[in-house]
Amino acid sequence: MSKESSVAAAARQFEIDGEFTEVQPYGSGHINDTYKVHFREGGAPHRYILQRINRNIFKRPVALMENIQRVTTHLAAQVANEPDSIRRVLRLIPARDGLAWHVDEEGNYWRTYRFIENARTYDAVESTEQAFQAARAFGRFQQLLATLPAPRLHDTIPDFHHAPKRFKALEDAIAADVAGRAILVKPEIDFVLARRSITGVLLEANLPERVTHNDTKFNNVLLDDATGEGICVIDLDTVMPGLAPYDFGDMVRTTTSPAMEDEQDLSKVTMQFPMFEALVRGYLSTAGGFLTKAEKDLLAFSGKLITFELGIRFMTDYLAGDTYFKIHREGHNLDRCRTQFKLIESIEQQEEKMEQLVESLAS
Ligand code: ADP
Ligand code: GN1
Ligand code: MG
Repeated sequence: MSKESSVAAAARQFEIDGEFTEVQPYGSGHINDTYKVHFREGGAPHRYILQRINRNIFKRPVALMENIQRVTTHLAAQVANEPDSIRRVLRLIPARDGLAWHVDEEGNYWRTYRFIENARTYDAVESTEQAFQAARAFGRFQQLLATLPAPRLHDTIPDFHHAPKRFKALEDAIAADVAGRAILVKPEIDFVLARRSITGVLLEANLPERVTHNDTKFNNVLLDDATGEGICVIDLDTVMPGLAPYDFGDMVRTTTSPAMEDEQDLSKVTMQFPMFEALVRGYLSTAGGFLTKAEKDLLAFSGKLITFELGIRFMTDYLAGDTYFKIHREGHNLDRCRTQFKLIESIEQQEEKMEQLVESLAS
């Protein structure tokens, strides 16, 4: 079956009324295959997001979907009385057999969400208001999930934010050098080795385990077109038990620099202090009430650590021959790695100020 028709065939397996009209690849995620699917019923068009889950990366798709069902059900109940509640949570469309996913003949797992209209994601931040709104939304997400009933969620990717293990995986990739690229990353290897000591800090801080999103990239929150509000947190594949600073750290990584994650002109990559301040204010406006002092104390540090972790992951994938993140050009993962390290240098220059700001706003 051609690629387009296998996508169309999958779309028809979900409880959607009307006639399928078209499908297009959508978004700029690095992991799943995402499509915007159009249907028409009685002349009225309606749209959905259809996704093929990346089986290389998500080894337990049923467990992953169970997590998403529990999380979206819990969130939906909590926002039910808010205006426009339907757009505030991802809404799964069940498959025709009643399950929340569909498995095709090749063993691919598919799922469908209602398309959230009149909102969009951004690959790079444009204003402090956007940063505030994103952080507010991710903080609220953690807040609403603090009351998720037992049992504990599944770990969809074990040790996802275990920085020391990520560091060890990089060392192994350097030693194996399967793609013969280690010689091309000598300065990056030195950069990483000089910062090894920071990898254990969050794990050693005895922070409480929470339900966290774990992939709070700026383009994983939909901002409302009319009001700019962070209306819906998306990309729930890695929602699982974690530490609160993981989420704040990835906001710093993806929402303080004006440059894209794969920018090749490194002079454009900088940690803009006003964006950081907007993130702290936005996050504390919703998460400030439940975070412990120890968690707040680590917010500024978390930006550096998660940026380091992603630099390590991009470099590991570059050395392994680009098997994890989708790439669109030669050296793409190395470019991504370099933006992370440039951002770390910028953070290091402002670290003291960042710590002081968090202290003054969190107390
Ligand atoms: P990935 O895991 O590959 O990053 P995402 O779940 O983040 O995939 O989806 C990719 C993009 O599709 C998002 O950045 C967003 O722009 C868009 N998107 C995802 N879900 C929806 C939705 N329910 N409504 C509207 N747009 C969506
Ligand atoms: C991936 O799916 P996406 O593009 O939002 C990755 C994240 C990384 C991010 C880097 C499951 O996220 O961990 O931070 O790329 N997701 C997974 O851009 O590995
Ligand atoms: Mg995404």
